[in-house]
Amino acid sequence: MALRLTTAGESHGPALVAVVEGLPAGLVLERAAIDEDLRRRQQGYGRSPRQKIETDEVEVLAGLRHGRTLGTPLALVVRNRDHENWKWGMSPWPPEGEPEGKGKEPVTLPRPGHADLAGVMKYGLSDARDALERASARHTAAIVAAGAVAKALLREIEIEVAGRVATEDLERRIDEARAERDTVGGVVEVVARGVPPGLGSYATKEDRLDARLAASVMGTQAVKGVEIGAGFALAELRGSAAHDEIVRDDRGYHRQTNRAGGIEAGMSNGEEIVVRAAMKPLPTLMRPLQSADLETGQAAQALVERSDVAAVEALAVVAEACVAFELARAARDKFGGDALEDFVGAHRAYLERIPWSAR
Ligand code: EPS
Repeated sequence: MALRLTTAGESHGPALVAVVEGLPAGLVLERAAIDEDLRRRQQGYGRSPRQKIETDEVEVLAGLRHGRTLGTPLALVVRNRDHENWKWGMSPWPPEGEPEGKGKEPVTLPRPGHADLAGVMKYGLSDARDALERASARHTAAIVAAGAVAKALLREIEIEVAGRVATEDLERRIDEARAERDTVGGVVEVVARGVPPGLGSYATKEDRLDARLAASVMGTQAVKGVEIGAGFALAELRGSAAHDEIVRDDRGYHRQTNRAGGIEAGMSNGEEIVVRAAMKPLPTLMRPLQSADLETGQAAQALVERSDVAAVEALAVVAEACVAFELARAARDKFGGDALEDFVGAHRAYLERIPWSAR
């Protein structure tokens, strides 16, 4: 069965939800490992005071018994502790009593770079909060919870995925931006090790592993660019300098370089998979840009509200989760299996058949 992820949840609503379908039965999940990834996502220099309110923890509502997957949809929940301050403003049902707490006033000053303006037009809204709540990067907590599950599955076939910040001097840039009441972006890099050749396929665009990885990472809030391996720099090289020569040794077929970032023709080629993502500076500015009031049409400054100066370190964890989920999906497509041992057994049989072993 195909691995699928569905999420729901608003930033200041009651909770974020992730439903993962297509896991094999018998996979052991550790709550501490999922919570550790949730904690990693919340760390990082330049985050908003919101992170002092939230201490993200996973709850499991379905699909797990005594720590083992049942092969049924796995339902994960991460509560928004800040909802306590938005009970009236973000009540799922018509709120009772006098307006109180946050979110009482409609948002009518759209921020350049956020979902506010196009969201209001697209969905016919009068309060941009109805758009920005779901568009918020708070959503990435659900992605990270699902990514932690994907990493547990990948570990069973000896694949490890790790994200890190690739921008230098990030703390200094954040300090400078904060002093000037501005925001910054940055670049993150995710590396996957132990991926055998042949995940993904050239058969259709939708099956291409690079397309899936790029779509998932690009689908993360504030990401404006994704590259695999040397990516854009390859456009400047001659073919003779761009491609990774093939060698055959006692470990089977390998490459001496990895400019392709571990993917050729939409398939993993056995080298490390390397994905980089560029994050734009966050759009909620303490010194706002010009905008226009949605009620009056008059020129006005954009909404100012609590936000991060940067979330690049968080993106490293989120992009890691995206890559892990897509690799797990491609591995499920290739190795199948209702029981975990079927999945692991198919992987083992495949490695016995092909002349390749991990470094
Ligand atoms: C976000 C705005 C801020 C961030 C939020 C993403 O939220 P708030 O307005 O509540 O301070 O903190 O990120 C998170 C809450 C999180 O957990 O990552 C936005 O507009 O995208």
